[in-house]
Amino acid sequence: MSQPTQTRVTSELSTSALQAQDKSHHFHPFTDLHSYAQSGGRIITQAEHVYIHDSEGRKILDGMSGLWCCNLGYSQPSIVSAVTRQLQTLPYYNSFFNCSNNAAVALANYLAEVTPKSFNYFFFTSSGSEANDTNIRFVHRYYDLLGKPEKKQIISRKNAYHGSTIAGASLGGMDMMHEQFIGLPYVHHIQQPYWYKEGGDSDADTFGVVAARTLEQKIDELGEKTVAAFIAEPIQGAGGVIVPPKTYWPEIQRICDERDILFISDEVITGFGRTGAWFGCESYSTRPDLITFAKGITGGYQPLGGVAVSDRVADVLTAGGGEFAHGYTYSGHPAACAAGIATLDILINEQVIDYVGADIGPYFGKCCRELAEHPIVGEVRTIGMLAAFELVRDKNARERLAPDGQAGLFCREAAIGNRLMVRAVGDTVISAPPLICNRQEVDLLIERLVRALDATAIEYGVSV
Ligand code: PXG
Repeated sequence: MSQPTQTRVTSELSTSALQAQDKSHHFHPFTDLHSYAQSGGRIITQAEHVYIHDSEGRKILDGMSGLWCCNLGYSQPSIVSAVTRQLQTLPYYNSFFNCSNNAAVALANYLAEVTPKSFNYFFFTSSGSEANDTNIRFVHRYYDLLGKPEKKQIISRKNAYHGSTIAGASLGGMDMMHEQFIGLPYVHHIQQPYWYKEGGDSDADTFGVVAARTLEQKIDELGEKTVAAFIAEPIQGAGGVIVPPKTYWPEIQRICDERDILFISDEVITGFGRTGAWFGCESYSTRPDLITFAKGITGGYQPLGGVAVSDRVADVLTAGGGEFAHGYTYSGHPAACAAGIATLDILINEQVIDYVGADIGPYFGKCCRELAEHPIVGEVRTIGMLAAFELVRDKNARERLAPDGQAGLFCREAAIGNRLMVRAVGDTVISAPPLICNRQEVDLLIERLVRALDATAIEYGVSV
C-alpha cells in the first residue's frame, strides 16, 4: 500500500480542497451524482445549540434539526458523556445468541415507560429503514404464528416515506424512487390525505374521509384474508409535512378496528416530541400495533432506530415456538442505546415535550400561520415543531408557480443565503426546527424565512 499523500485532518483544508476531495470520492444520498461530481457541496464544520457553521464561516440557523433528528440541538454534553462512558466500558457486544448489554436493557425498559401503555417490547436497529424492514418481518411472523400465512399484503400510501432499503422504499410511495428499482410485490399504495394538492373542490373534512376510505376499498379489493398491515406516518414528513384533515385518522382507526389487519405508525419523524406529544399517534388518538422509531430517540447523536411492539403482537411472538430469524449486527448497540437513555433523560427532566405541546409549539404555529398572508404562500400547515408552506402564484386558484418545483429550490437557497436552513419538497417549503428553540430563535427563523419568501416572490414576478 502506498503512503497516504493527503492530510486526513480535513479541518485544516480549505473549502475548495474539501469540496474537491468530496466530489471526487464521496457519493451522496438523494443527489444528482453527475452534477455533484462537477459542482461539489456545502461543507458543515461544526454546530452548537440550534446553529450549524459551514466552512466559509457562516452561522446558519438550523430550521431542519439536521435531517429531522437533532431535536435537542447540538450542545448536549450529557449525551456526549453517556456515549463516551459507554464506549470506555463496553464499546460493543451483540444481542444475538441469548446475550444482552446493560444499555440495551435499560433503554428497552425506559421505552416501556414513555411509549403508549400497550407497548412493552422493543427491537433495536440502526435506522428507520431497517426498522421498517423489521416491521415486515414481525407482521409476517405474527400471522404465520396465528396460522394465517396467506396474510402477507401490506398497504401503504402514495408519497409516503418509509426509508431507502428495498423494503423501506417499497413501503414508501415516492414515484421518483419507484422508477429506479423494483418494489416488493406484496406492497400496495392508496391515496394520501393531501387536501391542498388533491382535494379538488371538496372541503378538507369531506376529503379526509374519502382518502381514509381508500384503505377500506383496497382491503376489499385485495381480500381481507390476504392483508396483513397498513403502514402510515401520522404526518407525512419527507412528502411535504402533510398534516391530514381532522376527519382522516378517526376514519382510518375505525377501519383498522373493524378489519383483521395490523396498523404500523411510522414515527421516525413524529416520535419523541415533535408533535407536542411523545408520539404522533397520541396527538391523533390512534392505536397502532407497531411503532417505527429512529432519529429523535438519540437526538441524532448516534444512529439508532427500532420497532415498538404492542402486547397484541408481542403476546403472539412470545407464545409461538421457533426462532425469529432476523436481526442486525448493531441491534442494541450499547453506545447508541446509551445516547437514547441520555436523550430520554433530557426529554423528561427538562420537560421538553410539555414545552413543545404548550409553549413553543403553539408559538411556532402561530408565527408560521401568519405567513399565510404572504402573497406567495397558498397554505400553511403546522403541528408542534413542524411546518409546511405551499408556494403558489395564485392563492385562490391554488395555481402553482412554473416550472414545477423550481420555486421551492429557489426559496431554499434564498433562505440559506439568509442563514436559515429549511427544506423544499417540490414547491412546498418545510421546517422542523429543534424542539428546544426559544421564542427569539423562532422569531429569527420567521424573519429569515420572510426574506426568502420575498426574494422568491420577486424572482417569480408575484407582487409583494
Ligand atoms: N420513516 C420515516 C417516516 C422517515 O421520515 C425513515 C423511515 C427512514 O429512516 P432512516 O434512518 O433509514 O433514514 C424516515 C427518514 C427528507 C428525508 O428528505 C427524510 C428522511 C430521511 C432522509 C431524508 O426529508 N426520513
